[in-house]
Amino acid sequence: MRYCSLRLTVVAKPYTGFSFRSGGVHGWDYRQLWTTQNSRTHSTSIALPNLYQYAICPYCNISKALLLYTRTPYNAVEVNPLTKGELKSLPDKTYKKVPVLWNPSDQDSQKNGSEEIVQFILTLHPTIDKSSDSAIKWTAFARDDLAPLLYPNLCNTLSKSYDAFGYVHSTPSFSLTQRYSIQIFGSIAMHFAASKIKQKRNITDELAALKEALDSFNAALCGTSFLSEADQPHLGDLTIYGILRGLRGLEVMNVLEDYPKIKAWLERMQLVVEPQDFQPAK
Ligand SMILES: N[C@@H](CCC(=O)N[C@@H](CS)C(=O)NCC(=O)O)C(=O)O
Repeated sequence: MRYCSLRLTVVAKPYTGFSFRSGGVHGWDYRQLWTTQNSRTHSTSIALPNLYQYAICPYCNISKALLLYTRTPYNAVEVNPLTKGELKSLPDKTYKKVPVLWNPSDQDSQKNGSEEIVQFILTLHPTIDKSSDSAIKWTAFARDDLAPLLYPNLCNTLSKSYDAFGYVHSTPSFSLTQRYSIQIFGSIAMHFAASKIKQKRNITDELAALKEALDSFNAALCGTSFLSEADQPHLGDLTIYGILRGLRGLEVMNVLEDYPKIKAWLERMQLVVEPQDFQPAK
């Protein structure tokens, strides 16, 4: 493998492009519309949006990366993948996937799917580069090439799939019975779903396909802190980061041992997206 000899500049500058515009997007100006008056106590409370998610879902983690980077407070609502019971309280019940973003203080605020969620966040934060050639190229790479390789690599054996579903044990809202039933039945279902994804996408060797994708990403990380080549990540950086952040602690991440530039980029991204001092609501 060939490494670039250029020095990388570590930039951990927090995102500064906040735009609390008066009026804002309908239902979503955090200062004005997420602040609800409690008429009985006359106290003011912030109504946070709920992100309905699966912890390991790449599309949920893309949405989370954007929420975290823009310091948008939210509640993560872990959805039971067997029953999807949590989605039944949403105003629009026709959408059966995650992620969904919805602010309970506004019935009309439901955003279905990571694309709608990301578009919405970008509307509130227009300084994030989404339209340069590089941003477009790497956002497409993340969604079209990288994300579909996740489940085939995560759930290619039943035991790896079972480990991937271990996240349920850190979900306090699930009972012990729910945790084990999700881990057992969810991991079996995902193992078979992953084989279908492989068939559909003509993937014969999922690890080789992942390495091929990582090779092209690695080659682009040459001498700059981010793919954006600026001191702030662009949408492509954020989308790739979101996909990879959901894999923390899982065996599939061992593949990154061969990609020190990607590992260093992940560390820089973590510093700007979710530094220790910033805690989401949940
Ligand atoms: N295009 C959608 C794809 C979302 C998606 O496929 N979500 C999966 C989880 S990763 C899902 O909810 N599948 C349905 C299911 O679990 O039954 C997006 O970008 O949000």
